[in-house]
Amino acid sequence: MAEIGPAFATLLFKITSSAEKGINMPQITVTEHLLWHQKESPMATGRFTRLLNELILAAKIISREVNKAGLVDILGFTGEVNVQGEEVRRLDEFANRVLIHRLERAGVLCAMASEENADLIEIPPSFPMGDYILIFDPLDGSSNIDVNVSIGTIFSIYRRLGASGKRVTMDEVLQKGSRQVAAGYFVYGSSTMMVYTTGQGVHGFTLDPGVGEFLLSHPNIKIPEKGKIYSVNEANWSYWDEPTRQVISYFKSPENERGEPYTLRYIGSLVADFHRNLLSGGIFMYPADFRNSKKPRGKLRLMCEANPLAMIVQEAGGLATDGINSILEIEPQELHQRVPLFIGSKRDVLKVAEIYRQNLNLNNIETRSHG
Ligand code: AHM
Ligand code: MG
Repeated sequence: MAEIGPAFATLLFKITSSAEKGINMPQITVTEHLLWHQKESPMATGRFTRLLNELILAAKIISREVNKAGLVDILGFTGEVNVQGEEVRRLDEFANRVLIHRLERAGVLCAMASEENADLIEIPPSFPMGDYILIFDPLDGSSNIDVNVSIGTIFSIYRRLGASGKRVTMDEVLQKGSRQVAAGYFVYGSSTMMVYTTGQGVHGFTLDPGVGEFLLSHPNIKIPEKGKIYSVNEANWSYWDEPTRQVISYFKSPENERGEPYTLRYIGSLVADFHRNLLSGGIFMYPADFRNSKKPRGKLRLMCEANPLAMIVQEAGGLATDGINSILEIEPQELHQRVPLFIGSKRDVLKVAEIYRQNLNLNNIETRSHG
């Protein structure tokens, strides 16, 4: 569990004792939280805090637009398709533009990558360059926008590997998830929340629209070691292989280790499904499917979806795997690489890995005995 440093503990104490004396003090804001953590890190230069502050501002702007999406003429398709061949909705495009606009000017990044852009987003020469790389999904779960279901922004931050000031190469960006220096998400739901980690615990903040600040509401989040919920799009059953069906059957079976079936909860909005399971315990799964029988593949993207959530879940005591490998140890081959994803409570994810491993061993035995 991450330690709360002495300076931050003092701040917490002051705020708590003022509240006890009946003074209506606000809670700790995300900016205070960042500043206090920064003070406690000898490496801190303030640049990282600047980067997170820009992300927070962008998210507040996106949140405002998401909240009025039903009122203004912003809904519907733009008619364009993104690099993955999917239709782009206007709010996705808006969120993407806001993030790029704010972050390219911040002087802290050397490159960005977005789910919506095929290539790297370079920092224009007119703006100062920094050493961080930001990868994001500007508005995940966008098919849910016009039905008022939670959606989110996911982000992942790396430090560049090459020398400062030079043009960034793709190799510098394609780093495995374990090299992330921070990761987080914003969920635009019944309230807007930010959850992030820099490797010092996972912390959640809720946006108070009255004061326009994210306030610390969930310090040091820990995911229950074992959950009661499984989240998967079971309509893909016909496209799954036998081991994957065994995995899903395990969670439905009254004869599993829990002794009763898990509860199925699936929103179809990754951030919202993940967020619920992070707080309540459970497992989210998007396995590889054989829709294209020659090319099985997962749907979710390694760099902008799986890696950041994997860093968060592991920091909270959970796990993330593609069935065989830890998500954070996968060496990315391309920016928009997709990956099967099993993420959530430790014991549930370990169970998935065990089922895949048993099948793999069985296959190996069969291959050996036939070979
Ligand atoms: P998106 O990035 O295009 O919004 O797609 C990702 C979303 C995730 O939020 C969600 O977990 C998944 O797609 C749902 O997919 P499906 O509709 O196949 O169940
Ligand atoms: Mg997405």
